[in-house]
Amino acid sequence: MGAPADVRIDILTIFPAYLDALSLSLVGKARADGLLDVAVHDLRSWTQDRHRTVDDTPFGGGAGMVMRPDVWGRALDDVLADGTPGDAPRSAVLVVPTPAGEPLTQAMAHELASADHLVLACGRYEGIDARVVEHYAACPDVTVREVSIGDYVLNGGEVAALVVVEAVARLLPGVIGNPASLVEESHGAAGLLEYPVYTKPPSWAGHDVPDVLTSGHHGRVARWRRDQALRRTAERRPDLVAALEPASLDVADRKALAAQGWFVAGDAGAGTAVVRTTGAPALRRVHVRPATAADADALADLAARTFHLACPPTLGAEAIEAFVTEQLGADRFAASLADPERLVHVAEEELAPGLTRLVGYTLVVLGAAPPAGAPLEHPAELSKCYVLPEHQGSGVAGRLLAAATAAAREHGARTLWLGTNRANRRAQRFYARHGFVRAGSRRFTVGGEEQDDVVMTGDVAPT
Ligand code: 6GU
Repeated sequence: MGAPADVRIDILTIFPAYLDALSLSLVGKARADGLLDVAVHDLRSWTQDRHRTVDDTPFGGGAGMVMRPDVWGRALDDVLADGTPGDAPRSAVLVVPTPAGEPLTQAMAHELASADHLVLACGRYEGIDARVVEHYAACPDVTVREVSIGDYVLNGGEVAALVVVEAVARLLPGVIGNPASLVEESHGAAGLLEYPVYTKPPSWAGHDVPDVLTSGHHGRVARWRRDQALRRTAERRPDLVAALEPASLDVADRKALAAQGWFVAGDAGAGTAVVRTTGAPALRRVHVRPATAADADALADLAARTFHLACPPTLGAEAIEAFVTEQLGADRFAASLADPERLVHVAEEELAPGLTRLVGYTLVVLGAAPPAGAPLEHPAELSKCYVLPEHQGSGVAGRLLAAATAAAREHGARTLWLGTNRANRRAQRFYARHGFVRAGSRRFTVGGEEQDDVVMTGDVAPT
């Protein structure tokens, strides 16, 4: 006999054969290697009647049968005591698989793997009399965890027990030959699903391995894998994306997430000094779409909250207010939305399932000629492009601009032009980044005050 195993697992069930699988594969090897001591017990050994009864009808009525607390109590008392040989009583975790439990996660698997005695109580029928959990939860040396392995119903806890043991055993020191394989996997510390993996042959059934993986560029391989992990996670597990820590996302990560409609709001992107407006930065899901008549009121509200962002500090508040009232009311937006020559797009943020708000908009006026310089062929004016302060630098404005440009192109426009206040360097940098060049200037009146605007033009390049 070698030294006692690091971890002892006792499983109680009325179907011990269900757990035969625990002598196979990694778990079986860990047991053979003495890293793990697993014992499976037949609950019926603790019955005291001729029929070896473990269940009875539910008090209060209803379908099905309930497992008796007295049988479970005798079994658990024995098994909990037996798992703590020697003088120092080891603290045990009693795991009760139930669809009504807390969801099993990788974090919980790590917690369970740090215990030295796990007892799994597999219920059948409608479950175990509730006093069993109540009783052991009150014992000082026992921690009770009611655990679910997913939102579906199984016939009993045995399959869930297999799942728990496998998830825990592979985390024990020495069980997995190459501990590095624990680092990159799905539900690891990065909070992302794993990237897709490939092996030989390089071409199979008409499907080729992505070129980047055979390129030998380690940096590009790493970037590609991270992009794939981000894309997969965004597609399949939006809940995991919402939980990501923005500080852990670099510029390339943010670009990959933006392509899936996720933006870091509340800061202006890595390395830009801005005043934060609303709490900590967070990942938000934003959908860009053409506006509809139903958006008129929300657009007016958004316009009133964003127009001043483009104005210089020298412009008076009254002039701004007058402009907003005269030019940016719900009636004006309703008219634009009804006008086929005016294309309005909105960026809609999902605050919670079914709860959204507008965080940005664009307005393109088809056919509008620029104020100065050589006349443009098939011009359209980008009359408005605004986002809430917390979305400045998030990438949402770029998304809106791309949607507005694509729509202008579809409507036959070849050149977009715009005027933006000379003092608004931020906007000029933004448009320059998106391919616009300075083409002249114009005067623009805001609430009776004359302003100097820079005029910029950009091609509506076909894709
Ligand atoms: Cl742990 N038990 C049963 N019976 N059904 C389940 C489950 C557990 N987890 C999900 N469904």
